[in-house]
Amino acid sequence: MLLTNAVLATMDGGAAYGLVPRGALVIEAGQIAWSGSEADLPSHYRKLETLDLEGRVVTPALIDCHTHIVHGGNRAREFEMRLEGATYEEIARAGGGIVSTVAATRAASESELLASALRRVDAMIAEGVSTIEIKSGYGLDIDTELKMLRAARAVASQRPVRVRTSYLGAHAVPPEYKDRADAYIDEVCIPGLEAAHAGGLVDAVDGFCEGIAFSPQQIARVFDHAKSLGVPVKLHAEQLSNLGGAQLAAGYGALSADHLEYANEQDARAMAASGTVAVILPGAFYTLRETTAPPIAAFRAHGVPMAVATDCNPGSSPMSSLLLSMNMACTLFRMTPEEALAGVTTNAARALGLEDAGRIRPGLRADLAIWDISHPSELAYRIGYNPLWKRIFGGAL
Ligand code: DI6
Ligand code: FE
Repeated sequence: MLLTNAVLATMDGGAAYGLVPRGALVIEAGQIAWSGSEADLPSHYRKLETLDLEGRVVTPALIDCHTHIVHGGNRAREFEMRLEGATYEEIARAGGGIVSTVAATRAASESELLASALRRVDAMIAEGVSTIEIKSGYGLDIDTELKMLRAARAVASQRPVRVRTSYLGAHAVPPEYKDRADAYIDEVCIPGLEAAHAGGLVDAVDGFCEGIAFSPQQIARVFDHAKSLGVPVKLHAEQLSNLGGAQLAAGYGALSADHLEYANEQDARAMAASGTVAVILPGAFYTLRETTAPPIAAFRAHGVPMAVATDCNPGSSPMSSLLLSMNMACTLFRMTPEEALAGVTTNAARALGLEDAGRIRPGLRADLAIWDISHPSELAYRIGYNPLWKRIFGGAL
């Protein structure tokens, strides 16, 4: 297939957005075979089936590199309670919070988990998303963690989308292990990782390093195990306080450290040295009405690649719009629209260890989004508006 009369935002160096104003793009066997100025198009491609884009913008398809999109139930009642004045702690003591999602996820069947996730996945696909990272972490027992990961894998067999799974056994301490976090790590989290890995269900290992979750020492034990299995790691770090999670992650050569509201200059330096991507999650910042923003200027100054994701989860970020997270990253954190687009394409691919996607370049997968806009800055600019015209997944329109 030949796409002509396109504005290509290749995100692959050169001008801002890697922009090619009068571009053409050739797709062969599911891959990008050629892209560039239409004037330079080799003549033998002219005879291919042609789609005239009439000046529309083509970007790499979007990649959501941090989601908890598979989960049971929802927390709308908790949202009401917070607006009626209840605190997060009161809600947790009344059996709400993350523990209520764990109960709902344990009670749901695998097909129920899949069906509810697909509603949210469809909203993402409608916005040009081609690849979704999905975490476990609401099971907190071995069987339910495996059930979540199987449901996550099943998403890719039900929809034209790629899935990357992360094992997040170290998300929270379940009620039956209250005040026994170390025993939970030894008896559930690590054996669960072994079982999930043996079942081919794990692309990366994640953790939540926080006062209300796990200490750096506990996370390090999980990471040591991941390393012995040859699985890359990533970490929810410095979301509510600075415990040294970002530097811990950098020390393990983590793919990414995520959230990072309380990260500092030292953390940025360590992440730059290890090539760890900073995953920025404005949906959680907004929902929790957080006031400390992640140190974007330090990440920029030290050359830390920044990704942007939805963190789609029922508690702190009930959001499935990656376009909205791009807008929030700009307005709340002063990222540029170009950084926001790189954050959901090139740098999101890097945060998942994907080398075959995230930019428009010959040899990469033909995962593309075609937008009814005239300049790529419009993607982060609008609020609650979806300008997707068509999506191409693995070369298929
Ligand atoms: N950080 C978050 O914001 C979510 N998980 C995490 O590690 C919260 C998940 C929830 O409240 O259900
Ligand atoms: Fe998260």
